[in-house]
Amino acid sequence: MPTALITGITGQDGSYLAEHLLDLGHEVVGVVRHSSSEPPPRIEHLRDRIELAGADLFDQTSLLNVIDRYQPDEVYNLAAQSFVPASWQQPILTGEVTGLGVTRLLEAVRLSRPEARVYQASSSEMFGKVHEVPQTERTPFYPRSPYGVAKLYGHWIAVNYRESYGMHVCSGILFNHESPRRSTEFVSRKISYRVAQIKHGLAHELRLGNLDARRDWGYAPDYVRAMALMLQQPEPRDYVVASGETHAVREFCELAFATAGLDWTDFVISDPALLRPADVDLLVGDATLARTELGWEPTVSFRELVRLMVEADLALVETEVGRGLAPPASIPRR
Ligand code: NAP
Ligand code: G4F
Repeated sequence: MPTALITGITGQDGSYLAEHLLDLGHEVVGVVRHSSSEPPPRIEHLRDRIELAGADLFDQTSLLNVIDRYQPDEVYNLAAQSFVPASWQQPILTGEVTGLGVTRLLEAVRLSRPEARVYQASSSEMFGKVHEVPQTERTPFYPRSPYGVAKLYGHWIAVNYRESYGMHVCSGILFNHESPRRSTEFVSRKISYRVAQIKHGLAHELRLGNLDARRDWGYAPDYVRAMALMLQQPEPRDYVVASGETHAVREFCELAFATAGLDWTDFVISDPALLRPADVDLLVGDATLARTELGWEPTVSFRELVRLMVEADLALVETEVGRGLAPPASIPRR
């Protein structure tokens, strides 16, 4: 049974990846940073099937200790400060965790378990102000946020450890992927959760920033399958993972409100305070390499994704209302 170590296991992707690797017969060790709050909800259902180890991407010794102790066959580095707007508020923290944290983890692997296969969670944000459409593994990068810049550092240091030390390191350049487990600060879930609140009479408006931004949105469980497939290849390399379709934020709104029988124009307000200092206007990926070499295919279309997210939030808010837990309309204004 191979042992897989996942940083960021408490996040959206980490929880789905842990489920997928357990299904494949892996032992799963999740890296969690110290917290004074309750156990992380996204992995509560997996607690008796996985091991958790304390470490932080800020802290070299803690990473070295977990690699030393578990001697993983596969390491998935999903941990990051991953919210783009927060990267302008905390550019140094973002650089430390999302960028330099990759080097700390790679160093720990190099020193203690150099034969382990490593997956680095790179991002389509690295394409930023895009140089070509669609974007492939060969498209030049032009990041537009401190987050994008930090991810680009992480990407190149991953490539560098592969080339310098012959380590089996893959970088997955993943386009946006969403699910009912997405945090409500990201636009997809901010919309689907607010639609459900509005439907239940708990809110009356949705304030958004750039409605014209276009993203290539997919379904997170499909995308974690691609991560695992990358580490099964005989030779390490980088892959774009994307649906190949692009849609504007306003289309997401239109479909999401329609799913609940509502007209989005009655509720959505475009708020200049939510615009970013610099945005990424258009992302659309070409995942031909992942499809041909990995045999990867997405199973959920954009339309299905929006519907499943709204239906999940309608059910969630209904349960919250039933238990008297319905929170005030308090989606973060960012
Ligand atoms: P997410 O939900 O924001 O999860 C981030 C994870 O990183 C959480 O488990 C978080 O732990 C952990 N983390 C943050 N700072 C840490 C630190 N200093 N040390 C250790 N762990 C730390 O992100 P996601 O959507 O699952 O994305 C997974 C990865 O893929 C991220 O690297 C993201 O940048 C990248 N990515 C995501 C997408 C996407 O569309 N989702 C696309 C491309 C790339 P806590 O629970 O303790 O906060
Ligand atoms: O959902 P978002 O915050 O995701 P973003 O910035 O594309 O980043 C996500 O995908 C990246 C992959 O490309 C990941 F690397 C990253 O970690 C993260 O998972 O915003 C999507 C678009 C943006 O153009 C933003 O300006 O939606 C626009 N938007 C419009 N109104 C909004 C809002 N975004 C948010 N979060 N909140 C709004 O009110």
